[in-house]
Amino acid sequence: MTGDTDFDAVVIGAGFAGLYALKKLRDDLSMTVRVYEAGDGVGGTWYWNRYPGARCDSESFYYCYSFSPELAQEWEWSGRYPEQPEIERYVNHVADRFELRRDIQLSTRVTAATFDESANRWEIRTDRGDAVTARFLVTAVGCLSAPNVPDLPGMDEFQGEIYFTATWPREGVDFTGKRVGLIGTGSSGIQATPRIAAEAARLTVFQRTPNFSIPARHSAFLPEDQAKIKENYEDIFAATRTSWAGFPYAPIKRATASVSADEREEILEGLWGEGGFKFLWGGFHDLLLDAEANEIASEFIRRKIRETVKDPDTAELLCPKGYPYGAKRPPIDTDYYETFNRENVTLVDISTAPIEAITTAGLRTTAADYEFDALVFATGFDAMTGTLLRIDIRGADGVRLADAWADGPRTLLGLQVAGFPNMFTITGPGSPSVLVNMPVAIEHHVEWIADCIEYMRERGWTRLEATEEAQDAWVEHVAEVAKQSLFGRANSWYVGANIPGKPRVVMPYTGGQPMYRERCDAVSSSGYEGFKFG
Ligand code: NA7
Repeated sequence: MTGDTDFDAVVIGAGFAGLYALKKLRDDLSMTVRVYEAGDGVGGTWYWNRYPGARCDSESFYYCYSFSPELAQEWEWSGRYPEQPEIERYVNHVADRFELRRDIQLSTRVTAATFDESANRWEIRTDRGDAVTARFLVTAVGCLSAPNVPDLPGMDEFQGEIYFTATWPREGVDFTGKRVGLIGTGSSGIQATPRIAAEAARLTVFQRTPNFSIPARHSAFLPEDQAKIKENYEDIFAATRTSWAGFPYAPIKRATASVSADEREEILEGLWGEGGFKFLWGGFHDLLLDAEANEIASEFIRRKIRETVKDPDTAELLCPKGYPYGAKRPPIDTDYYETFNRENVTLVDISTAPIEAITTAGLRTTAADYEFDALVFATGFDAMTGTLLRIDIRGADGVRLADAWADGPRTLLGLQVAGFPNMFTITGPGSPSVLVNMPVAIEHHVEWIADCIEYMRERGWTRLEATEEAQDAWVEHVAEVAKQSLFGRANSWYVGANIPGKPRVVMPYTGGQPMYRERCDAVSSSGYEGFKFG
C-alpha cells in the first residue's frame, strides 16, 4: 500500500463488485485505484454473513465471475450451492490471483465523500483518518450490507448472548445445550433455523411474516458435473447475460393459464423436485405479472407446507397469505419446514403479538415472556440505499445524497445520480441488481462504467453527470414498469417496507435484464445521452 493520497478512482467496498472494479479500472484502464473495505477481509456479503447455514441461493457455477475464462476453468466448486466459507475462499483466491490486495485497504470504513467543484474531484475521508482525493468515486457497497437492528427497548439489558446474522462472529458460535430465540424468517433466518435447531436445546422462532420457501436440493458435484460445466462455460455465461434474472435457463414463454390444471401441477411438481429459484422463473413467465397465476403457484407452496409440517396450527402459521409469491425475495432452504416437526422447535407468531421489549432474561411480546440463553437477530438490512446513506456523501453545491433521496432513491440507470458528478453506483437502486444473479449484474455495471470512463478519457473530459431530465425520465420508467408487476404488493425490503419511516418505492428495476441492458447500450452508443460532460 503506497502513501498516495490522490487517485484516479476510489472504490468503496471489496466484495464481488469492488474487486472487479479494481481489476478492471487498474489493469484494463491503467488507473490508480484505492479500495477501502470496512471488513478485515475481502468478500463483502460473504465476509460478514457467516451465520450457520449461510449459503448462496444461486448455483455456484454461475454465481461467480465470468470475466476470466482461466479463472472459471481452474476453480472447482464443490456442489450446487456453496456455503459461505467456500465463497469466501473463492473471493480470496480472486484477490490473490489478480494481485488485488496491494490496492485494498482493509478495516477502513469510508465515512464521508464530498465533490470538489473546482477540481472535479472527490474528497474522501475514512474512520481511520485517511483523507484522499479521486477523480471518480465508485460505490461497490452491496445492496444488503447495512444491517437492520430493530429499535427495541432493553437491547442492552439482556444477560445472555446476542448475535446478528449479518455480523456473525468469525470464530462461530456453539449453541449446544442453549435455549435460543431467533427473530426473523427471511432467507437468513430460514437458512439458520435448521442448523441452530440441530445444536440447541431449544429453538423458538419469532415470525412476523411467513415466507414462501422452495427446497434448494443441494448436492455435491461429481467429477462429471464439473467437467460438463467447464466444457459449456462459454454458453452458460452467455445465457446468464441474456436471461431475465441472470440465470442460464432458457427463457420460458408460457402463461400459467395456457395449460390444463393437471399439466400445471406436473410442471410445478417437477420444479419443486428440482429445487431452487427455477420454481419462480423456470415454469411460467407470468408469476410476477398476473395475480391469478401467482395464486396458483402460491397455493401449491402452501399445500407443500401443510403436507410437510405435522402440527396443523404450526403449518397454518407458516403459510404465507395476503401477498404474492416472489414479491418478497423468495428464500430457498434445506429442511426449513421439516425443522418445525422437531420436539425442540417452536414457532411464535409476532404479527398479532409483536415483540415489546428485550428483557434481562429474554424477550417480551404483547402476549408472553420468553427466557433464552442466546438471541439471534435475522432481521435483515436497510437494503439498497442504507449503506450509501450511512456515508456522508455530498455532491455539487454541497447537496447531501440523503436529502436528494429523501423521498426515495433517484438515479439514472441505477448507475449515476444527478448532482453527484463522477460518482458511479454499482448495482444502485433503479437497476435490476438484486433481482438478477448478482455477479452478472455487477460485471455488467463495472464494464459499462469502465467504457464510460474510457470514453471521457479519450476526449480529455474530467466531469460527467446525469441530467435531471434524464434521471426524472428513468425514475418514472422504473416506477411505471414496477406497476405492471406484482412487486409492489408485498411489504418487502425491495420497497423499503422493513425499515420504519423509509419511503415506499420499488427500488430495483423490475423490467428484467434484457430490457435494462438494451437501455444501457442505447445510452452508451448514443454518446451517453442523458449525461453531461465537461
Ligand atoms: P430479510 O429477508 O429482510 O428478513 C428479515 C426478517 O426479519 C423478516 O422475517 C422480517 O419480518 C423480520 N424482521 C425485521 N425487523 C423485525 C422486527 N423489528 N421485529 C420482528 N421481525 C423483524 O433479511 P435476511 O437477512 O433474511 O435476507 C436478506 C437477503 O439476503 C435475502 O433476501 C437474500 O437476498 C439474501 P418482515 O418480513 O419484515 O415482516
